[in-house]
Amino acid sequence: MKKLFFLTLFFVPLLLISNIAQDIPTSEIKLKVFGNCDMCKKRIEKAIDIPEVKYAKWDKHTKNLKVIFETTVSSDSLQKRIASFGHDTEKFKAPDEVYKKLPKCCLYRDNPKTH
Ligand SMILES: [Cu+2]
Repeated sequence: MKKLFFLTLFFVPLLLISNIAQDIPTSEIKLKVFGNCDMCKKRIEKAIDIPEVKYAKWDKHTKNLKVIFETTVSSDSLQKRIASFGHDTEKFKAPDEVYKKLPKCCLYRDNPKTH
């Protein structure tokens, strides 16, 4: 009986915490992110691989990025992250020095190819 009591003591707060986590409202957006290839796709999706982002898929043909994220972060802050990894978004331009360091096939400004 004592064991059960301690188990409850341990698991109830855990359940409460996970419930709170699920209550954060999410937002779904689609935005343009510039890039060329599958390497770009990995880089873009990795740039916003943070706990607040629940879903991220970029399409190299349409350049559309679909994101589902908790509203504790904003679309702007996500776009800034992506830009800081070298990819221009609708609203933010990647710094030139980061862009220049991308692999050749990823240089979407000079050589927009999808392969
Ligand atoms: Cu690429």
